[in-house]
Amino acid sequence: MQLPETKTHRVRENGLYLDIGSNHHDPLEEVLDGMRHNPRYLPSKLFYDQTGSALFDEITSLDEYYLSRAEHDVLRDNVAELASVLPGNLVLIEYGSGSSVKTEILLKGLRSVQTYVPIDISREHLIDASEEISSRFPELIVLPVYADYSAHIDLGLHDIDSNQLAVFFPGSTIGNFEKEDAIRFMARIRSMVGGGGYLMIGVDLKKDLDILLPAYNDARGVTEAFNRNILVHINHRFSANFDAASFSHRAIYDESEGRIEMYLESTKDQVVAINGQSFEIEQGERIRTEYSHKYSIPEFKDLADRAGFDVSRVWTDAEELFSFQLLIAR
Ligand code: AVI
Repeated sequence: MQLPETKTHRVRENGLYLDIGSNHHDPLEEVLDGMRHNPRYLPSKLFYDQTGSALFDEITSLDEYYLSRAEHDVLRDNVAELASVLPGNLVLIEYGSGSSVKTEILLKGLRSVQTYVPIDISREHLIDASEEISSRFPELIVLPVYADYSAHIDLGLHDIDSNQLAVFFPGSTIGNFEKEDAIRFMARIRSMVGGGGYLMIGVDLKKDLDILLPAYNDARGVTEAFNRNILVHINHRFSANFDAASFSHRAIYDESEGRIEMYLESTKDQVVAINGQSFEIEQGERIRTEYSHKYSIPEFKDLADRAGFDVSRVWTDAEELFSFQLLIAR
């Protein structure tokens, strides 16, 4: 990929986005693998159809869901210091394009960003978000990439100095990876940016269960609806017949693993068909839909180290609920 000389104001009309959407795994196979596995699981990325993305947006403004508020505050309060340690002419690569408020704080605060490269597996969302950013920052080169960032991506950035490349991965989405996968994922980022490149990452911290559990068991049941919607999405997309109403939302904290685990628990014995294959599910059986790991600052330093990154700065909110970290590739 060559970074374009021109601005991409009208992303949709101009068709100026890089399409490497074929790099993703076959989602039907992932669903079937998860349903054959003992214990069963479903891939968390299937939460995010249109309804699921809208429900997730709703979650981020819930009183109980401290993560988004805390990360927003940390970014707002520390972006000036972040700007003072980063070089000029940055290429900012955002993994996911769902966080335009945070992206805007960053783009406003880091005047050094010359090119913005959002990567997302939802084409519509990618284009809408890119157009929005492009109209707010008319001087910025916006180069959207349609791809699954959890798989290997070659952006062909070899001609750019490593210390001008910065990946932005907010929201503590890193917590949704299993630990070894998180290391592999960050190691791929490390090899993409090269030694001296940056990773700016949001990491949710360990904390009291009085704060943590309500964030995943909110009083209005938005997280419950978000969890169940994965079944509705799978029904539409893969000719399945899950009865979403016969599954209860469960979100528990596993102390030894340091993670929230979300499940859908069957309230009856039932048989579910997915793309012509049947699965017998017993009453009380749980299908895991998500892990959300919480790290202490030393634990995350160890993870980053194993992926080839040094932790340069860690900022937290006043209550130390959430951290935003600047990592530098070795
Ligand atoms: C996207 N991710 C960081 C969220 C989390 O908190 O793990 C997804 C989520 N699941 C339930 N509520 C929010």
